[in-house]
Amino acid sequence: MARPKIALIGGGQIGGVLAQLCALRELGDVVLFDIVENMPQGKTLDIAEAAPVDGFDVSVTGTNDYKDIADSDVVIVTAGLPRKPGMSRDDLIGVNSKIMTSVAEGIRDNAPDAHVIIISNPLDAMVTLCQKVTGFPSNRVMGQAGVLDSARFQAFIAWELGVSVKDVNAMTLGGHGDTMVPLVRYASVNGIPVLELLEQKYGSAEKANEVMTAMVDRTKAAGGEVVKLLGNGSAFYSPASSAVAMAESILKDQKRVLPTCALLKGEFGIDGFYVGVPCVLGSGGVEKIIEFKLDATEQALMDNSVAAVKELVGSMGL
Ligand code: TXD
Repeated sequence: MARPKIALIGGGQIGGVLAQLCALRELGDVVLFDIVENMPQGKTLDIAEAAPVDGFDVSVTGTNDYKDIADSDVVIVTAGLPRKPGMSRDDLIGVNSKIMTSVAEGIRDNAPDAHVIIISNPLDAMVTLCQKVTGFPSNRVMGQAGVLDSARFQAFIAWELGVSVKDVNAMTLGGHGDTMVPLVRYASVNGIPVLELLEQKYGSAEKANEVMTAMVDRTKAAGGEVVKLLGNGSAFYSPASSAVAMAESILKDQKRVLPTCALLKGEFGIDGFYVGVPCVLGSGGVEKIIEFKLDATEQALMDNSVAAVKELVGSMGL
């Protein structure tokens, strides 16, 4: 039986970590594409030469030719510029939409049966553009943002409460921008509400809410926090890990419920827009969007986030 094949479009910071993670987990053979000559070949040669040490039996190769992504099962796209300090994700739309158009054409013409996971920013707009250009069914074109935004929220909760990250459950919805919606009411430690645990720790509901609000605000600004510290470029380890979790769920038909940027068709009262929501990811890609009741405050935050996505997508003339 042939091994699965994973194509990575963009061989920069995230692309390199993606290639290494896919290899270490033996998810399939990896092809790393970039327009820069020799760079993807060099990066993948470096990773492949670690195989005897790490013991992975998959091939990892680099290319500048879209033909080499033929027959890919999953394509992960990071092509595009990252933010510089002081920039918002939305500032990248002009340059990255040109890049995304050419990337989507390359995928459409060379890997027409692939599942596509977009990472490039501004995320919600880039996923929308990729789906339009490829014409792929929406279950096969999705974006990674929510797994990372949720992971950041989970990490802050775990650090605050002094418990293992493994036991924290928390999720963000909405667009991948300043308007994202970390869900406070559903945040739990093995089902025990985080707000209750904070109240135990601090002795008052007021202080618990204050601490929670600070974690929500830090989650929303977490990408910028890393950008500022790095001084050059944006987060790359955690975005790569997050996309690999999505790819793995698809390739192994795990049916994990992961917050995914997916095309909504009436769910949560939203029609025709890509937004972050919990989805079942399996061999059919986005197999199901899981809808659940939001309270009035959550719905208002979600609507606000969707309005920002609509404005951005509208600015591309889509
Ligand atoms: O969670 C998320 N979705 C994100 C998204 C979290 C962090 C960063 N996120 C975004 O991912 C970021 O704002 C960027 O738009 C992308 C890629 O970030 P990365 O840090 O990997 O950027 P690099 O290192 O600049 O790499 C981009 C590569 C680089 O090697 C270019 O040569 C290549 O993209 N590139 C192209 N590849 C293929 N085709 C074209 N046209 C092209 N143009 C540039």
